[in-house]
Amino acid sequence: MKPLRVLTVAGSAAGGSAGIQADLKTFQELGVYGMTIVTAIVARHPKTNQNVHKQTIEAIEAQFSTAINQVNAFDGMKTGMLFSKEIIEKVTELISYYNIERVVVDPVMVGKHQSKLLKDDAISALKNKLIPVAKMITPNMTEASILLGDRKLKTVDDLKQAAIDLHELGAAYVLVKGGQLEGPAIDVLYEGETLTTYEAPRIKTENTSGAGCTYSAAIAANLAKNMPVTEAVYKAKSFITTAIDHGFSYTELPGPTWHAAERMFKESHKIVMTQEKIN
Ligand code: PXL
Repeated sequence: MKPLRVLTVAGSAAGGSAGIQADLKTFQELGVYGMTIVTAIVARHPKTNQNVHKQTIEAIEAQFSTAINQVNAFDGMKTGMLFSKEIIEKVTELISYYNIERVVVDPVMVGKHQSKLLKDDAISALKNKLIPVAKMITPNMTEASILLGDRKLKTVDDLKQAAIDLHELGAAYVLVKGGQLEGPAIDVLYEGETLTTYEAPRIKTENTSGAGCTYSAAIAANLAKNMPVTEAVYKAKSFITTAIDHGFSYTELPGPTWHAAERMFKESHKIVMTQEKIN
């Protein structure tokens, strides 16, 4: 038996909680073979916005061809931090060149402490080029708001409307994540007909660094396995909820989620899933 091959195109997060590092750990936990295209090396101290080392377009192309030469084709892919318009355009071109399906786009824009992970002029390339070729986009409330021209999002109903409106951008599925809501952690999935709502208990913790990366990596791994999309999100949400539950910190700063928690503690969180047909 050979494993499914999943590619992540993202930034390197030296601390190990987010970016490429979170993605690879998650892929390994979920039994798929991970490969990486590093778009930038992020080595900033949380108190500064310095030390984002962007990679050249040449380096990005070379990594793609190295990865494809190793495994022949990709069964799935996710994108995380892409940083610039040029990188977004190149990655979009390579997705079509290598015929990659099942692409999850996590529209990473700002990290913790408001550090910028995407340049302002890159938003339109994201909206007009990359998102239309995605199987799923996974914005959090901040990202959804920016993609909708700074619309205020406060309630679950706002999330539902955001998912419906963001679907117009052309991704097959939109998952708007309500991590910043008050109360339970509710995410909303939409594909043009049905709104699917996923509810997990709110875990009281600061240690959620890289949670978005980990969640979208888990979705990408599950989609590569050809799981039905609603189940892929359900299992990924359970995986990230357990990882957050076992998040940790060795300092006064917010720490990582524990990518290995589901396996190590043999736990999986029950997620309440409800559906309403709207079209
Ligand atoms: O969590 C967002 C994120 C994504 N990618 C990289 C990061 C971060 C947050 O710091 O460093 C590379």
